[in-house]
Amino acid sequence: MKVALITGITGQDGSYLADFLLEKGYKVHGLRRYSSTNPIKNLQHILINKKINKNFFLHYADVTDTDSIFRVIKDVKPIEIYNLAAQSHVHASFQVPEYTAQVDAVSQLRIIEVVKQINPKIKIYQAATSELYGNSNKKIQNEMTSFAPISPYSVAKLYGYHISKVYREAYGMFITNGILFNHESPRRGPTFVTKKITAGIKQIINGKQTHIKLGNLNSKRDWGYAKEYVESMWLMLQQKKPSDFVIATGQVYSVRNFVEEAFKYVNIKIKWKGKGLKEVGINSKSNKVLVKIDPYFLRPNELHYLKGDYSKSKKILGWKPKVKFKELVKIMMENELIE
Ligand code: NAP
Ligand code: G4F
Repeated sequence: MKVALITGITGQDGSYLADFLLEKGYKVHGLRRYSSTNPIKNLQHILINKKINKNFFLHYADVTDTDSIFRVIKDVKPIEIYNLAAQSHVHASFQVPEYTAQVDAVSQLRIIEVVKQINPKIKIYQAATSELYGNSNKKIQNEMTSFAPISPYSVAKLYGYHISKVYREAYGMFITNGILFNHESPRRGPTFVTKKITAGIKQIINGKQTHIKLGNLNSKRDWGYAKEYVESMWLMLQQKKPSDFVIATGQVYSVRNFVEEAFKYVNIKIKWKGKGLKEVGINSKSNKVLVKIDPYFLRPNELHYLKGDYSKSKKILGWKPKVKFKELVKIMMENELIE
């Protein structure tokens, strides 16, 4: 039986990847860190399912703690490691930049070094990101586009990207960087903009909140569906040679578009009024203000536009996105309202 280890298994991608690998017949091990609360909501469905939970194991460890990583990798003996653990919030990375560097940059080095010592044949997936491109002058970004990171998060991820390449080239290790563009789902963390919008709409519908406070409505992202993006991580590790791959939809929508589409799901048409910090989104029938701008959510540096070219992944991995923007919003809203 194939054995995989996932760091960041409690997060959005980690939980979908666990579902995917269990379905493929893998024994799945995951790192969880100590917490005073209970951050395993995304894994509950696995833990309570007796058919699959016999192949599922969680280990207390932390990617900033080399000994714990060493212990788990030595005990578990994985053939594949998916390093998804991260302080993954761009805005938060401006508030905790040093911590972000420890988790998002140095931890990849820790894992690679431990693998090099225990068994350099273990294949490693590194969660790189489209944030690496920064405000690129290319209208569409691919594996050849230069990086120009603009946040502590993306600078840390740039280290993770390069150290992976260095060990690949210097020691012949199988390490691949997945340059994934934004991907969302009902399991997205509550402070990311898409989940914040869908959860906010639910609160408004239930009369528990009057409006949603947002930052920059005009920034544009290439938004895909997390559940289908995790397959690409696995495909990358099944190749003969390690390489780096862009995973994206090739379509771009703004935060404003997301707000409009999500409200449309509950039959509310949003009209926009005012400018800058005074701009508001109004229910076009009732004239109630449903969206306001809160400067707290503006970033010291904003990445305005991302659009990914996934043609290399399509050609080599045979991967292409099926769920596009409108379908993604529908999946998230549908789930929000039945939860
Ligand atoms: P996420 O939901 O924020 O999950 C992050 C995971 O990392 C959580 O399981 C978290 O555990 C864990 N973690 C954080 N610090 C840790 C530490 N010190 N030790 C061990 N585990 C730690 O992120 P995601 O959206 O699934 O993304 C997965 C990866 O892909 C991340 O590396 C992210 O940066 C990258 N990425 C994401 C996107 C996207 O659009 N989603 C795009 C490109 C790249 P807790 O539950 O305990 O907090
Ligand atoms: O949802 P976001 O926080 O995602 P962001 O910054 O694009 O980062 C995500 O995608 C990256 C891949 O490109 C990952 F590497 C990273 O780990 C993470 O998963 O913000 C999206 C956009 C930004 O332009 C932000 O300024 O939405 C804008 N925004 C507007 N109002 C907001 C808000 N973002 C958040 N989080 N909260 C708001 O209230």
